[in-house]
Amino acid sequence: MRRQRTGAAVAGAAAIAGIAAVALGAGIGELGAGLVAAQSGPFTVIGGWIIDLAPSWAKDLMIALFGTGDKAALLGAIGLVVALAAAGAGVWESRRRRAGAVTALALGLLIGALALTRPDAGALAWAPSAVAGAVAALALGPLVRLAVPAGAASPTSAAVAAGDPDGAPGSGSASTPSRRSFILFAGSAAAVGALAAVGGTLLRAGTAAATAVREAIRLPRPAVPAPPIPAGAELAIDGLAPLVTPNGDFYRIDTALTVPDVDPADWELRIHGMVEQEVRLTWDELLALPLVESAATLSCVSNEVGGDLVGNALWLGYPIRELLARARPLPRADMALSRSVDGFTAGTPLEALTDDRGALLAVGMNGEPLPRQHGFPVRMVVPGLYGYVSATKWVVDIEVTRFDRARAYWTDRGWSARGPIKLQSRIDVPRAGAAVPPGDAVIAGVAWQPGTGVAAVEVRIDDLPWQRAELAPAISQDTWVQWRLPWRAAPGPHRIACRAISATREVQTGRRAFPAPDGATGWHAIEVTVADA
Ligand SMILES: Nc1nc2c(c(=O)[nH]1)N[C@H]1C(S)=C(S)[C@@H](COP(=O)(O)O)O[C@H]1N2
Ligand SMILES: [Mo]
Repeated sequence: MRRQRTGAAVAGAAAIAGIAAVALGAGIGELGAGLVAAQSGPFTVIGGWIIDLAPSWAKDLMIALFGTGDKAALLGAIGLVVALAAAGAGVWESRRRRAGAVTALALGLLIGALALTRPDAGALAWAPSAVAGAVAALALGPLVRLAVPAGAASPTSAAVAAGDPDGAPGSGSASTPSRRSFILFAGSAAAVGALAAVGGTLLRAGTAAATAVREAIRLPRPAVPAPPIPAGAELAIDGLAPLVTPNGDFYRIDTALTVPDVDPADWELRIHGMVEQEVRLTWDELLALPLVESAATLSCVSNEVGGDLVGNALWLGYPIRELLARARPLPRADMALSRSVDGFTAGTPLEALTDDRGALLAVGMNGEPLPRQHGFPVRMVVPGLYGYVSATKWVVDIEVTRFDRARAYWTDRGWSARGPIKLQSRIDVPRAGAAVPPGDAVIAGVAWQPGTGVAAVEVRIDDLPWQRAELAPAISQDTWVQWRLPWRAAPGPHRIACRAISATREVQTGRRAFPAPDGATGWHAIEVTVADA
């Protein structure tokens, strides 16, 4: 006796067919992107478009929830939506022959068109998504008809379309040959798609011209080396953020779902706008200039109190001030709008680039060429300003303009136009929630206000008065400092808070503020439990 397939089972099988077909198409699309148009994989295009459309609270939420894993989370969410749409296309195809396939093709072409509007689109940007749509469309029909053999669905559907005269129901029990071949074909389609996507991702990293070029680069020695790190500046306490953040641990925040691939040989910076003299600079010209090495702490405006979107590195670069001196900004100009090759922009107060704080057009980070994720080959680093108004990675253009004439990527989305880094401090040791053995312990952390410097850090344990922590020497006023306070840990729960006092005697405010629109404030406080003796 044959088992009758319910409508739901039929729809379920058609949905799975849809997902398998779209997985195959999308995977091939990503593989194609790896081969011909790295920035234009269908997922990268959709993700980039969403990132640019998303309101700033959404970005804030993503970073708050996922930190630097925000990109993976976004791609996961897109994957889910695409899978749902694919399931829908499968079901539709099972009810109206070609309807799902035509939809898949149309969506692929639409995403391909969207790809062409991305700031870093190449001539072939449309191709990966179009191919993805075409492959999905071609695979969808056969897979759906394997999933839902003629007659298995409702009378208006495949049976009629396929011209099956008796519309014999129920060829779908688990053991029938068509059922088994459906599982085989759908599974293979999905597996091939997944493999192709992985292949595409690997290819993209491997074939990026910048990857090989970067490895071969030997940066020149700085004409002005950084002064040696003062003795005792590194407290070397387990769990305390190191004074200089290794490149691999440096936080990464940007809107780029795939890292822009910039070959230094093609790199050129143009300084123009409200200037007397337009300036152009190639990579070779930049490296031939006397480079300066200096340490600076960079923070993201989205960094929460106690957060880790902050790091300190030794940057090698050429003072932007010198380049602007060549360009001679007009007196009425007050902003420099820097632009990345992928379209991101930052609006920096002109004075922060012309005063003596040492804003750099940086090529090196901790003794290496900039890592690709951190802006290879050239980025800006401006001590004292949050990254979103100053630290443009993959920078190719600086337009001298005015704040009342131009807005930048994040200021367009509600973040404040000027972004000085706020005075902050963080407890790294002990970790929040840690179980601390009783007796001699140490509380330690970092504090920063680049551009100003930190003069003192105070710690409050439970309801005791604030105590001065021991402050290690700073590399400079532009870098964070480490601090420590010995602590006789008595059994029981404890609450520990810290606050910094700046070199200009500002006391870090305890008033809690969200990161938006100009940076979080408040004291970092942790709770720990000291075990019984
Ligand atoms: N091209 C580009 N540059 C960018 C961004 C970006 O999205 N695109 N983000 C900025 C922000 S918000 C920050 S906090 C810093 C982070 O630099 P990092 O990733 O090297 O730590 O880069 C800045 N430069
Ligand atoms: Mo940021």
